[in-house]
Amino acid sequence: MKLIWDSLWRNVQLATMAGSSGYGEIRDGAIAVRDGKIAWLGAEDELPAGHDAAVTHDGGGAWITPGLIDCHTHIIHAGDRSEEFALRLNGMSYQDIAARGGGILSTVRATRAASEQELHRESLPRVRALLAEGVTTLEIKSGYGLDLETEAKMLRVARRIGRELPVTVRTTFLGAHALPPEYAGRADAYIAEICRRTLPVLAEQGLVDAVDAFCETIGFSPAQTERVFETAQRLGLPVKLHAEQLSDQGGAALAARYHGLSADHLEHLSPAGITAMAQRGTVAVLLPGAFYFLRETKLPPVTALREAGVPLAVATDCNPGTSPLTSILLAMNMACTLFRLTPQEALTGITLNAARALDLHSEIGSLEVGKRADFVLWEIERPADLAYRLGLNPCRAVVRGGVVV
Ligand code: DI6
Ligand code: FE
Repeated sequence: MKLIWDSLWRNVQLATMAGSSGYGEIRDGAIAVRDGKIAWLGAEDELPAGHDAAVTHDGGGAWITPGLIDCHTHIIHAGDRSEEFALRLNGMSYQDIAARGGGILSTVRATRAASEQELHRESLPRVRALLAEGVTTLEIKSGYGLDLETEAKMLRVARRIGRELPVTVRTTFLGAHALPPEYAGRADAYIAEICRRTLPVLAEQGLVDAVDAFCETIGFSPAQTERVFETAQRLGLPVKLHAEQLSDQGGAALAARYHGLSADHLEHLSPAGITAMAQRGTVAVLLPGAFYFLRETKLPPVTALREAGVPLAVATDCNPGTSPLTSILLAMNMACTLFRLTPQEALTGITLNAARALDLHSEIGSLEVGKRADFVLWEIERPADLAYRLGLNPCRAVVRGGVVV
């Protein structure tokens, strides 16, 4: 029988990330694509007799991993916060700056003032930086508009990026990110407005894939977060949460209770929170860029999460205030050096477990027959090299849906 493939990569090493542990390595391998999906993969000397492909590529011995997934970003925003960076280096805290109307609200002002075109133009170089490192799927949050018009503008720009660039974009509504100035002192009224109008309207426009909130002393309470989650549930949207970043609010357990896809940050996560996440399979998204940039000292409880069997993901948290990071490879390195993940855990964290955090693991995140042919060719000796070097980009080629980008 003749197998007709659209394309075949030979002479490659595969880190499939499939299976329960390790990189799922296949040495001297090959991978074939048909209709944008992986049609076959295995050792090259096991290629089926009589196989045939329209195009055959010689991978030159390169390593292939799944396309990388950045599952937590605030990459669409206007302006920057380098003055606040300087203030923090002079001793002011992130919370102090927020209390003085800076922080998230300063980016809200800039994002409201920017036209849709400007917002797109400012965000594009950041997205391109991630794509150059092999990112093929990107989560993008709103949350710098805090009014219907600007949240919609952010989410439309996110959708546009997904249409125009070779990347799959998943949008997350983060209206409960900070209290907008027009609602100062009226947080419950703001949450009521999100639940009554903003979220339903944006969902109706097809702009929302998931719903997030900032559950924190400087953000929203667990009770307010729960109201947002109830609305999401009613609209059939999955939830995730910025939880336990600066203090323990019981947010991770709340997210787990609502079958949250993920709880993110988690530096102050309690043992009860870990148990709740483990029970519901909620992914722990670790954000070492924010930990580093805020010069935090309290580490997320990685050992306990690992022992409880909570899936660990890693993301950039790309945002102008706490993690102006547009390198997924550096996030990987930081996850290892700062949080003591193994390089293999870090790679799983930006592939399979990141896919889980977006509920896309049946389609992407590992190299398996039937999954989308999103993969990256790397000029490295072994997969751990991706987490090892700082500032080198060994990405040689990116394939998305079977097409070389
Ligand atoms: N936690 C974060 O790390 C980002 N948002 C959040 O809730 C920071 C956003 C910012 O400071 O602009
Ligand atoms: Fe974040």
